[in-house]
Amino acid sequence: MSPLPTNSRPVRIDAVELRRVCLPLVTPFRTSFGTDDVRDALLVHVLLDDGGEGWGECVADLEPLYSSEHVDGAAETLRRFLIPRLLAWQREHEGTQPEHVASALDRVQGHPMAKGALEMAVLDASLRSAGRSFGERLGAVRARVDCGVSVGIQPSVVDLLDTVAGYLDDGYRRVKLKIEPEHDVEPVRAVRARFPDVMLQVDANAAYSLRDDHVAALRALDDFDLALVEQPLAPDDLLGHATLAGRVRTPICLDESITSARVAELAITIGACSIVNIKAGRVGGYLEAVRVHDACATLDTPAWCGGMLETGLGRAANIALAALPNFTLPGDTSASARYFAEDLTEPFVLDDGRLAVPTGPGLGVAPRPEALRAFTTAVELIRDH
Ligand code: OSB
Ligand code: MG
Repeated sequence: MSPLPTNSRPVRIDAVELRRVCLPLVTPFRTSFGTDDVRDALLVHVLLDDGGEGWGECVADLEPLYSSEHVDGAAETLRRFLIPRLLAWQREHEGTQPEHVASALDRVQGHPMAKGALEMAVLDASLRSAGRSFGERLGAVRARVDCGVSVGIQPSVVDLLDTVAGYLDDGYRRVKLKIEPEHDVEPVRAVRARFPDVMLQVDANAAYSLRDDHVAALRALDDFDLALVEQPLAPDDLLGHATLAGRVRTPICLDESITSARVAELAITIGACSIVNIKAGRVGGYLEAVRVHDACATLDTPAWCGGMLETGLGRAANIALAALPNFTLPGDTSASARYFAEDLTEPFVLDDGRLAVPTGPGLGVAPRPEALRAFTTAVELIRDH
């Protein structure tokens, strides 16, 4: 499997900047747990002794609905617990290697998105100073990745068909529809009828249970040749997903449930899922995401790269991750224009339904100074002293 070299260049962190940015979304994004009009994100910017730098993006949302993390909580966890621990760890060692960040933080329970953002910033700083790319470090084997698009719940079926038609015109290679009870069979039937050949899948964001009417709706989706149904049941209900897998033909994919490589192995082994959505923030960072990828590969289980409406920074890292060999299905790695009129970085532009894996040092992209100024809503600096 993808070797994880442990010889990454150590860096010496002088300070960590926490920066809140707020980017308007081009279209509101509605899921079974709410509607987002903006991406209000937390960036972690590490500043090195030697003048180097690195960027991380925390994928926590404003409200703790997808998971228990939220962006103000992530900022508090970083400033009070994670950054001080990493700086203390650094004082006792010859600098900080990205491979050591997770263990420096592992006595703090939970908060994978906050931890993952800090590790991402250290990875970027270390790789930039070594002149190596994220893709190279993570084990990318492709120069371009196939892209899908995640379509929020729409006000009407007519709106949904127009939206999907627009994305297919853009070239997306797979369409994912958000569903919830009462907004499932009818919209899926309509999209399948209009686009008989499109690779189609659905994401329930844990909105269903094993109640008879819920199972009946999920079984009805068997008629539409879906590639998968993502996270129908509660995040901690692995056994429920295994039961459901015996009652529906559509393959079950887990998102929220998969919090580590160990949980991925458990879920696959007990038959709770046959496909895995991998998101670095949900599992505590890109290095654990590679381990989830490797576990899936070992268990012959296809994986794909999820998304959390990232800015160009998180997008760059996701595309590098999606270039690993066992990411065999198109990811939620859409172009910048799917989310933002203006991205923080140079925009990621779709070419024949694919995005190119950045090849420059580190993430291969950086915030454009004027965009960073325009979108920043708060900044604080945490120093090592
Ligand atoms: O469940 O995959 C999800 C966005 C935010 C939170 C959870 C999810 C999503 C998406 C969008 O589906 C994926 C993307 O385009 O970034
Ligand atoms: Mg999902």
